Amino acid sequence: MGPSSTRLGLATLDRLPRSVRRPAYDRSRVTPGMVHLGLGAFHRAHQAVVIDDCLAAGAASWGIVGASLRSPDTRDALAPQDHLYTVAVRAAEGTEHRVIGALLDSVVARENPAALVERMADPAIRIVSLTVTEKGYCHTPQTGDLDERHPDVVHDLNNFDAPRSAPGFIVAALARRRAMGALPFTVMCCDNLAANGHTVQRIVTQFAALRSRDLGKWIADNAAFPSTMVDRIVPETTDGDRDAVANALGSRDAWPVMTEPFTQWVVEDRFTAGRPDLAAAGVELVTDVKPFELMKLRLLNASHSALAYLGYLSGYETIADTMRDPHFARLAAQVMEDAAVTLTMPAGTDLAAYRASLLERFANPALHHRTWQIAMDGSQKLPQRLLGAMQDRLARGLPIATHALAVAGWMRYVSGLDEQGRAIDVRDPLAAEFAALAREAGPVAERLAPALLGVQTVFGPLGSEPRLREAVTTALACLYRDGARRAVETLVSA
Ligand code: CS2
Repeated sequence: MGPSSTRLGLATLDRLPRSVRRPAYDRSRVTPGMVHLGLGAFHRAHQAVVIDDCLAAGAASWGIVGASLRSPDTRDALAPQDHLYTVAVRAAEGTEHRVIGALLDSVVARENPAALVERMADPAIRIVSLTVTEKGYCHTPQTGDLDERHPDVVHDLNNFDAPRSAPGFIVAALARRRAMGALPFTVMCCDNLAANGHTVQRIVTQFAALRSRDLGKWIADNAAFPSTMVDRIVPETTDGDRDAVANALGSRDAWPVMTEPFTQWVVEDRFTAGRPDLAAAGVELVTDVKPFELMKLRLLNASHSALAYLGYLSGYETIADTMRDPHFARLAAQVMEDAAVTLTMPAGTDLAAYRASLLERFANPALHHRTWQIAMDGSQKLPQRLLGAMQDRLARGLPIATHALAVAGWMRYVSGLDEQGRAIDVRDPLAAEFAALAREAGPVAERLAPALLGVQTVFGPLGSEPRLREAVTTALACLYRDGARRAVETLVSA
């Protein structure tokens, strides 16, 4: 029998090598206090690690019940191992392994939606947190309003007690709590949306009001939706990662998560029904998250997307590969520099140090973060990452060539053909619409750029701004003429 023929679980915890950190509390005494919607790798490498620290500090009533909205994969992987899993923290110097015990149970919403509503309605649950990705909110990215025609919203309004969407679950569970005379839970969004708490509050109250005006008002008056800034780079786990973790543990973990040493969580301190002592676990509690959120979206996520589209087109598989090309490292720095002037930070924030740390994090050679993974769902990401900063720069009469090249990179990417004429596997809720526009326009910047800029849900009125149209069209023409590597080189050498 090989070392990895045993499975990670409560029964094997004691047998793990001493180098592997494990839950420092009596897990049998932990009870659920949070439901988390969107049980992906990011949640497990970020919020769940903080909660694990809270549990170690004695907050035994704050365990997590995780819900996957659709896929049973995470539950199927974790249930046989008592929901224990490994976080592998990777740096150039080596990897540290930690087994997390904060996740107590998991459910698959699609299999039994009513059961999830029931769990969320339980007054012991005081926080419902979310990482359902940008597209999981069924909203229009440009405006931040609920998309009332979204098929999941239409479905949920007709099947109120058996919803499909994240807003649908929240509204159904809050309605149940209101009927029981219980306090609402706090809704804590941990996705990269602009003003994420406020945006989710608007989406949820709009949804609730479609159901009943009183319910909408009760939620608006009573539920808290703190905004948060969450940050940790968490690439998708590969089979190679699973093997590496099995070797380190001496037992098999069906779904470990890979991440970097850095982690940050800034949260607005507004909770209706209590919260664990997050500050003691390293969370920054503030009254206004907005500046931190914008800083992260416009510096980290914007340069990430620029590297992803232009790096992918240049044939780079990972962000670290892309960063090894000095022109791309300068591109990332330039996106950040151009965005930084649009930010107003609280006194004491060291933006220069923050930017330098981002460049280092992107270059981490031990993380295999695929450009393709970050390129996903651009229609949901562009507004808060790139377009807001472009709008602010235009308002000040500043040039936007760097951001325009990133947007042009996205355009060429979603056209579906790479520089060698091979198909790109474009994943985006609007992929079909983009492909149709690209087919009609052909690989001609003067036609493709205006066609895509006309997609209202992404660009809104900004798409018809003459300076923006010109900058993006010029950048796209340069991409078609010279290719992404040369275009980046020309930009950063100017
Ligand atoms: C990335 C983010 O996939 C993406 O779009 O930009 O997931 C990024 O890694 C995280 O926001 C880092 O905190």
